[in-house]
Amino acid sequence: MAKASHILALSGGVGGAKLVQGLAKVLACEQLTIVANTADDFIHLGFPVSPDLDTVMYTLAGLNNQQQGWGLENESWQFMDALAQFNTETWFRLGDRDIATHTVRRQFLEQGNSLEVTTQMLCQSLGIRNRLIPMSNERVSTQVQTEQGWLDFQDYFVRQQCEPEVTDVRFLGLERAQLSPGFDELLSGHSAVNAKNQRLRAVIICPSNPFVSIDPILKIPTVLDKLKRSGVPIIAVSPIINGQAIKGPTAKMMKALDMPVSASAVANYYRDIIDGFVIDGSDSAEIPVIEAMSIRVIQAQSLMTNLDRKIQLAKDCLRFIDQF
Ligand code: FO1
Repeated sequence: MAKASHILALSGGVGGAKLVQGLAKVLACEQLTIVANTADDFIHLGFPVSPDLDTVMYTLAGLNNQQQGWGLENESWQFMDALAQFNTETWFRLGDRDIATHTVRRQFLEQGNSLEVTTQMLCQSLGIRNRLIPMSNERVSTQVQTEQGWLDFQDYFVRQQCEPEVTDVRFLGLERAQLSPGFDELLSGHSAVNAKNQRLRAVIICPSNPFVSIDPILKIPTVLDKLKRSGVPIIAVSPIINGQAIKGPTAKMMKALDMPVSASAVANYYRDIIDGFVIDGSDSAEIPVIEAMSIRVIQAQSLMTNLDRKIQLAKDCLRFIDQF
C-alpha cells in the first residue's frame, strides 16, 4: 500500500510562496507538490506572464527578489527604460532577466506544450526538483468589480495599486476550465501520486488572498468535490494576523465585502472546506470562535519575516497535520 506522505500546497501571491519555501526546505522534494493560481496571468506586451507560478518558481530556485516579493533579484531594467521612449505602457515592470522566462514560456506554449508541461520545463532548467503545477491549463482571468466597473486583475493590483474598492470578484473562463492533469491526478488518484509510491497525505491552503489567489483554484469545476472525496485533512494558514493582512489587498477586500478583518472571518470563509486552521499567536481570542465551527486550530508564529520562520511555520503545519 502506498504511504500517505505527499503534501499538496495551494498557493498564490507572495504570502503563499513564503510558506512554500518553508515546506520545500522541510520536506523531501518528492513529498511536495505546489498548485499555483493562474487567474492573475495575462498577456502583456506579447509576453505570457504567470505571476503566481513565477513567484513560486523563482522562490524555489532561490532567485526571487525577497524585498519586492515578485520578480528576480539582481534584475536590470534596460528593456523598460528603452520602452519608456515609446508611448507604450510601462506600469507593469518586466525586468530583463524576467523577460527571458516569459520568452521561453511563450516559445514552449507556441510549440503546443501545455502550461503544466511548460512550467515543468522551466523548473527543470532552474534546477527545481519540487513539482510546481498550474491550477489549470486553460485561461482563467480574475476581474474585480469597482466603481470604475470590472477591472482586469493586474490593472487593479499593479496599475491602480489596489486603490479602487472591490465589491465583487469574477473569474472569466472558470466554468470551462479543467484541473491541470497533475492537479487532477493528485486529487483523484487514491493510488500512488508519484513514482516514489506516495499517496496524498494532506492539503495545505497557503496564507494567500482567499478571494483572488485561492478561490480561483477552489472554484474550478469538480475541485471542491474532489478535495472532499480525497478524504485527506485540509488545513489553511490564516493570511490575516492580528486584524492585518501582511501584504496585498486581503484586508481591504474583506472590509469591502463586509467581512470583519479577522482570522476567524477567514476560517468562516473556508469553513466548508477546511478541517484545521493555523492562526498567529496574537489571535488567541479567535480560537473559541473557530473551534465553534468544528475547525481545529493551532497557533503558530505566522509572520514569516525570515527563512527560519518560514521553516518553523512549515514544521508547525506538518505537525498539525499529524493530529488528523
Ligand atoms: N507587481 C507590482 O506591484 N508591480 C509590477 O510592476 C509587477 C510586475 C510583475 C512582473 C512579473 C510578475 O511575475 C509579477 C509582477 N508583479 C508586479 C507582481 C504581480 O502583480 C503579483 O505577484 C500577482 O499578480 C499577485 O499575487
